[in-house]
Amino acid sequence: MATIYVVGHKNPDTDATVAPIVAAWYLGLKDKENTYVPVIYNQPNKEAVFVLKYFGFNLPQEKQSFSPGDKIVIVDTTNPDELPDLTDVEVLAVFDHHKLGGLKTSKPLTAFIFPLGSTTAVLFKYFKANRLGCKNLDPKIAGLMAAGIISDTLNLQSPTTTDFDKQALKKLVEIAGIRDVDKLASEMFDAKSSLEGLTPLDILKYDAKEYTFGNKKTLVAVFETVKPEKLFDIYDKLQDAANKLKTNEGYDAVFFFVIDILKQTGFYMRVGEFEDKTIASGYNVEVPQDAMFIELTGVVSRKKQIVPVLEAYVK
Ligand SMILES: [Mn+2]
Repeated sequence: MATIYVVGHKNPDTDATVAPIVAAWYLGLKDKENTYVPVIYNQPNKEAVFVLKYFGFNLPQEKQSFSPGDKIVIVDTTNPDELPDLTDVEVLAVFDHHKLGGLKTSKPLTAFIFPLGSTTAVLFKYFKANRLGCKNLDPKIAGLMAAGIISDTLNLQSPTTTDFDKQALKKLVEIAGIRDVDKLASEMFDAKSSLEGLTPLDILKYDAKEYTFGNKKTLVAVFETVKPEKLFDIYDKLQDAANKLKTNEGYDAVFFFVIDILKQTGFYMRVGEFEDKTIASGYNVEVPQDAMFIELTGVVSRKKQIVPVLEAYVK
């Protein structure tokens, strides 16, 4: 009997918080010999906390390091920079919907990766491939899966949304007995938009991912909200925090985008000259010196509309 940890990425959003629970539930069902324990890297965002409470789950335990010989399953990333140190850890499986992120393993593994809207949609596909009938899907687990899709696809509005996500969400909502999915989505987005108790630095780090573009250590932070004006109002504090973050943590560039969930558009926050130039050429927009935020029309997805541009233009 071994303990197998199921872990998602750092700064967990809803998908990275619920996918470990969903995967651990199913893997435990299939493999009675071992115990699957969902864990999170650090504190999840407010939307994820809301979702867990809504469907009656406890917060998974936090785990920032593994011991040599530990066996793990990774969900919602394959980027080692977003995970605890994996030296001497055995990765048994990966379930994800991102581009490959550089993970190396010492042994063969199960890798189930599809370009779908969320990891919970990938897991739904995996369940179907393994012939888990919908009637055997626990309704509360189905609820978490629905929430993962709603969150990552901004309720099926993001350009990352596929037909499979739409069908999966419909089915999962039915199994979970969710009466009004749009109401749930709006409650989730309200939870996500709350700035209560967050410092400007917390806001920048809330949904931030680190990349190396060329040789530049780059932070790409987004904040999805239904109240973008709350962030516009504190531009000076956010810009100051972003510049301090660059100095204190050695970033060559910090990009911060406010994503307006309702209007389905994005705003780049001016941090410094280097970021400005990159955005101006990458998105072919004017970046006036007196502006604070620049709208990038229709840009809502870091995965599909931000990272590929920055990857090409951060030099
Ligand atoms: Mn995800």
